[in-house]
Amino acid sequence: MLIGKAGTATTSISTADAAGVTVRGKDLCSDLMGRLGFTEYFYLLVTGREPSREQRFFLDLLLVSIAEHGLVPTNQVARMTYGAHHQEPFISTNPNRLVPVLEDGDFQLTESSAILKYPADKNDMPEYPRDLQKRAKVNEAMDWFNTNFYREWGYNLCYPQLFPRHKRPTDEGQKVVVEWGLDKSAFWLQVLNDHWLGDGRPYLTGDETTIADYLASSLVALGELIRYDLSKYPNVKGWLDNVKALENWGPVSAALDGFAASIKEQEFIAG
Ligand SMILES: N[C@@H](CCC(=O)N[C@@H](CS)C(=O)NCC(=O)O)C(=O)O
Repeated sequence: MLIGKAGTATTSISTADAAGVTVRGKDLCSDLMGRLGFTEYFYLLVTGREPSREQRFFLDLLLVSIAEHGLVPTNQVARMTYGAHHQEPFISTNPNRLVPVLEDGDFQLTESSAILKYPADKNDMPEYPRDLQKRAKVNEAMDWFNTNFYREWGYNLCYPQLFPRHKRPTDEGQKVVVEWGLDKSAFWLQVLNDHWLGDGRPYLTGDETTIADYLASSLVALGELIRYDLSKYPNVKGWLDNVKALENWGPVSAALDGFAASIKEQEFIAG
């Protein structure tokens, strides 16, 4: 049985002839080999462009975290679904039995908010501004998402429907939790829409992207897994679209996309 399109297989990623191999328009032997590291080469293959220093750094972080969970994003999701983060060797790394965990040499760090701040500080990135008050607003947004929004959206609405480990033991228990999550999430989404993003700003704390956008977008995008309709919250939808238009959204959200594809037949309770 033929799998894929009929006819001769072609790709615009690379070509070869008797004289050489060209990858994304660059000569493999005389240019790429020895000059690019594997992560940079991977980025070039996927996007057609060479990464900036920051892009390579974050792709490395992503790949290391994915490797920790089983090499490809879908394995990461499958391992979480089946509870590998509740077993050794992971629980010695993070006794909280949660992802993410950052490792920088021997240094280990848990908590997504702290994890985003560490490389931003280490590399003096503009996404975590040095200015006292600008930085305080970024911290405020990150805390708001992690403690208010995520509690209801993640742990009461999305996770009980997505992960068997979070499903409540009785149908009634499950119904109460999910309906609670739905109701409270609507409240927090309205606050996000009217208060945080009410003045039409493109990003959470103003005109520039910050690590608060990185944290928050990955949380809000969880709703796509349960097919939550954000159209009642146009500012939230517009902001999420802005973040998704950023260059690195594709590779960063690959795990979520793979997970969404694997549950596309499943039915969910969502707003
Ligand atoms: N406070 C933690 C929460 C992390 C968290 O909730 N991680 C979720 C996935 S994003 C998880 O590992 N869930 C697995 C589980 O609950 O079994 C942080 O911000 O890093």
